[in-house]
Amino acid sequence: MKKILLILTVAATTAFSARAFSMNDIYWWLPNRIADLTDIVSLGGGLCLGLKAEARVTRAIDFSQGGGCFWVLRKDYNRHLTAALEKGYHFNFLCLGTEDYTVDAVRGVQPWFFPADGEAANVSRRYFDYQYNWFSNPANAEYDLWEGSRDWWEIAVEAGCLGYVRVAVHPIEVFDFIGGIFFIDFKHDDVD
Ligand SMILES: [Ca+2]
Ligand SMILES: [Ca+2]
Repeated sequence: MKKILLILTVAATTAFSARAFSMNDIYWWLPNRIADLTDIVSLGGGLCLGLKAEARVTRAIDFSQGGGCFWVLRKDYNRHLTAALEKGYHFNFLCLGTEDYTVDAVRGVQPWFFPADGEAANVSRRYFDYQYNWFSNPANAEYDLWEGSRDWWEIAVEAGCLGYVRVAVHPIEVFDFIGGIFFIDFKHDDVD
């Protein structure tokens, strides 16, 4: 039994960390765990001209209705920090629906918590056009597990009526946080 556990541990470490273990992993262990902890929850807020009410447990069980124009500040999935003008609509019931939503964003991407090499976070202006009819496909680029701007697996609520608020929990980041305790960096977002 111990041998099996050892093999599984080694296999998991090899598969998920994809790099050699070093003393930096120990040095950065606590800061990385704090950063991974903050990854679990996304927050957004702002103002809107429109109406929006969304609640989902993954994009397969998604109740989203509404649209309009939104001025939003976000701390979101994959350490994306954005100030954005967002416009469009989203209507979805369970796994079926339609969306046409554009995001014009000034965006800072990781590592926002510990800037690499003393530099500020990589800030750029990006334009996104999220569209689908019938089914939101998890294979789409925006749902990329490591770099995507959206989390297909999130548990989230969003509401907009003059003001806008979004709160989301990312189960995959919970796994990453737990794995990090044992030096497994599933999301490849640890500083080393
Ligand atoms: Ca993480
Ligand atoms: Ca991590």
